[in-house]
Amino acid sequence: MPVTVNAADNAGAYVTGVNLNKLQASETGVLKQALGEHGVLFFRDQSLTCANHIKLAGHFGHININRFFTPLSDFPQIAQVLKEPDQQKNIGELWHTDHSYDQIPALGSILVARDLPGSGGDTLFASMFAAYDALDESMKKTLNGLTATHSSRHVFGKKAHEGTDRQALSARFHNSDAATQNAIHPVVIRHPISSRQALYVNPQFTLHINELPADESTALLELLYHHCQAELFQHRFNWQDGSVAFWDNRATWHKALNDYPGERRLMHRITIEGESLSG
Ligand SMILES: O=C(O)CCC(=O)C(=O)O
Ligand SMILES: [Fe+2]
Repeated sequence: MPVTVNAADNAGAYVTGVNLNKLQASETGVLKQALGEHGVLFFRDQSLTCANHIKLAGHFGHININRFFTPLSDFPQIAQVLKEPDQQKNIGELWHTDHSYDQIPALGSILVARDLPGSGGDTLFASMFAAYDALDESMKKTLNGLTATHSSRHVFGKKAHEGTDRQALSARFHNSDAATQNAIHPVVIRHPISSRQALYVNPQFTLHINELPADESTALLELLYHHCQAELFQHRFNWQDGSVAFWDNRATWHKALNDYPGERRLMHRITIEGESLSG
């Protein structure tokens, strides 16, 4: 059966005709192109083993072992994205792009559903290609040439875990000492695979736009965040047993909905190294 890629509503694409347990070399190229074009790929009915999850990721680049997420003991390449029934907070509830705090941000992640709540726990994805394309020409002109500073300190650093739910969060995140560096990237990047332009600032990790005074930077970022959160650019992915999502951080934002109180949700995530970004 040939690989078929069908654009999803507003962001991403659904891929059929592929068994992720044994990806063929020719299929890797198709998926890579599709990722560069659509930003996130959705798969159904895969019984992906942990060993094959690692193998699959390896087709797209080196595996990045996330320094903040707790890994599986048998497979250190796999991070657990977990919310236990007695925990209040989930991981990734605020709109964000993973790893924008790195100088060389990760390409993206392959997330596999392992234990799902009875209902809820969908993930929203937003296309930063579409969000950029929809800006008017004068705004595009203003943004091209600007750079922004991103950081992990306020999210994964020591101070971030103080106060509420600290114990619950520190069981799921570790290595807060490593959350020390900032990274600078263009506000509008050219996607490394497709060369399409995409907005590359996000509410979770972007601190400020470097070329503007603080108040103007805050105002511009707020305006952009408001724009990017329009439903017009979003796809809501409903996880089922066997679902897999492969997103590209350079083309999308995502947001994990926290609407399943008292239930457990466990996902396995592998992150793939990327390359430095340019405008
Ligand atoms: O649990 C999810 O749906 C996504 C969580 C998240 O933000 C991530 O794994 O990067
Ligand atoms: Fe995330």
